[in-house]
Amino acid sequence: MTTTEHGATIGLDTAAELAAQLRVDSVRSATAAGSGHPTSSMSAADLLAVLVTRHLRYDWDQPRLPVNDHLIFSKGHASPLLYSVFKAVGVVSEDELLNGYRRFGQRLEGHPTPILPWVDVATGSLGQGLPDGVGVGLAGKYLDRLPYRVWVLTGDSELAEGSIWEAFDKASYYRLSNLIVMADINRLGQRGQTDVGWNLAEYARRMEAFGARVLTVDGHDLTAIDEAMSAAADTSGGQPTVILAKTIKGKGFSEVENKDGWHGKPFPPDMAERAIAELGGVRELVVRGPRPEPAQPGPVPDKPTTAPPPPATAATPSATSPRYEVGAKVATRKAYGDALVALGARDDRVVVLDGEVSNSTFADEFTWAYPDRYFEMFIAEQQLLAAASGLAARGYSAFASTFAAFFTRAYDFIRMGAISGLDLRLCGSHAGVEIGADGPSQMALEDLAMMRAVHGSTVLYPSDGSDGRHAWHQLPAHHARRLPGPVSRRGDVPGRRVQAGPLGCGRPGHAGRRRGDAARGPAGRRHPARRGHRRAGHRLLFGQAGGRGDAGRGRRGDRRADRGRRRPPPRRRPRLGRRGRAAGRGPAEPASHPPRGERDAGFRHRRGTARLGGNRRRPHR
Ligand SMILES: Cc1ncc(C[n+]2csc(CCOP(=O)(O)OP(=O)(O)O)c2C)c(N)n1
Repeated sequence: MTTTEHGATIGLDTAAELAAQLRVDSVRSATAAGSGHPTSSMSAADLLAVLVTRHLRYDWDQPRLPVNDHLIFSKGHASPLLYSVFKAVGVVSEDELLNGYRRFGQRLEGHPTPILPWVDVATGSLGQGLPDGVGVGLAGKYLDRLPYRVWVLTGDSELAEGSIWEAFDKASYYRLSNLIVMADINRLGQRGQTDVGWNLAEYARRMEAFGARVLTVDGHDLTAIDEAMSAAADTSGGQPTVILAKTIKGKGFSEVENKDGWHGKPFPPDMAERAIAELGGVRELVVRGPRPEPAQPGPVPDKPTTAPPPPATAATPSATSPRYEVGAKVATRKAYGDALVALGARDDRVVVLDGEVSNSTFADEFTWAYPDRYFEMFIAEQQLLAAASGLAARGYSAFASTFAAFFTRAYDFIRMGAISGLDLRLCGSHAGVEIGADGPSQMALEDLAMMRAVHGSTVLYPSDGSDGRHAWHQLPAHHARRLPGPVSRRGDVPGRRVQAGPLGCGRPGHAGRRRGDAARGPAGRRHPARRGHRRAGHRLLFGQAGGRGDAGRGRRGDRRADRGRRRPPPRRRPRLGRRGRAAGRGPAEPASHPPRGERDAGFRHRRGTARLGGNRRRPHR
């Protein structure tokens, strides 16, 4: 075994050896598993070998180090390559690679998830890793303000996804020069040639039109790759960089190179043997590239904004949101805006994103109070979710809002957020069975089913401003358990219900949760139960509502303490009023056990809500 220690300058000859090893190990792991994507891994092996040996600044023993670079495989199906890299840097053993990959209950899944500490976000649904990387880049540039870079590997067929171009657009708008895309242009997709093939000039034209700096290279020329990666270190231009690499699918094994029909197929054992022989045999190289330098957060950079200036009436930020008078008609979305400001005052890791409707969702109140922590995502809902995911992966409490109807567009990102075990707070406005004159295109109906179907979600529908305020204000307790510093909850719970009429937003409340899901807590890094791992504590809050303080046990260490803790016995369903029963609405159970007075207040509140009937159930015409 050859071991090269951190810090030593590793030459391109070693990188070439590593590239061969990555190919060999990709072939071996996929053949051993009987499934996987060796040819997709082989095309990008040279890019990864140069990156890992000479450019990725990463302390493999401390994956949570804030100054580490980030490596995101947007082409998550190339997991044999990623896991071979993990083996090459010595964090995954040969035994695990060969006997754990794609095996039931093991962490080296077919597509990477953050159950692995070196993985930020789950990928595999193509077109998501790059937008997620934009979120991590936003965190790096504007919040962490640390010099780490975000390296994203994309395929070429994947570049047909609209979300990829939402990502380029926002990366350019926010001047994310810390984002470096390695585009593996191997001509082939799953079933044949891509729409653009090897027309690299066409890709370059499109990417440049979206504001990226493009460096076109032969993706198997290590010197050219190395030079491009060095050039990417120059961030003075304020643009994301693309290393546009012309590559060959299956590179290194002549029987499959650039051939149709080998996507997603492991080589049979005899073929694998020939491949390994052609690639020069099995190697046992352990190499670690540069470590990041220690760094302190830099100055707050100017952030692009097109936000109108705050109105003169904008309230001074306060850690307590206003109470609403009995009888006042306060929209649930107004309560959302008010609560955001209060939460932002209490916790500087609260960040807010919106899809160009912040003056409808009232997220603009947060913009006025904390412009540095607000990210406008414009009408790009996939990027909205992905940016929230990237920020959440960096430990921020991300709140994202748009009309509930438009979250449907980003559903796959919501789903993948749950697989990542990320803690997201989504607020959809204009939900209900009737929103009035705007008509059905603006109105969410499917949202409830959609959100409830996401593993680990908590869905809350407040009926009025006070209800919304109460719901959102469960969150400080959540933060109080996760974050240092005292947070008082006194005064958060409305003493009396506020009567509300139809507000055109929100609906009499369903505030349910699937028993057992939310109780697991926000994620930090959780993983669905399907393989025996703990469940994702994904938090999706919908209809201008807030999460119950259900599960502040999000940090890894805390979870350990939770082990063995018994689940409380199921509570009896209280009786609903006749109308509530008729509507088939279950009572809202708090997902946690806040102090009794508060819990009861919230509960009464929801029972009242169920009876309110302030929302007419007219069929849509
Ligand atoms: C959104 C989405 N659609 C389809 C797939 C199925 N799929 C997996 S890999 C693949 C082809 C990807 O080709 P490319 O991006 O060029 O990567 P390559 O394997 O060629 O390196 C497809 C269609 C997927 N995983 N995600």
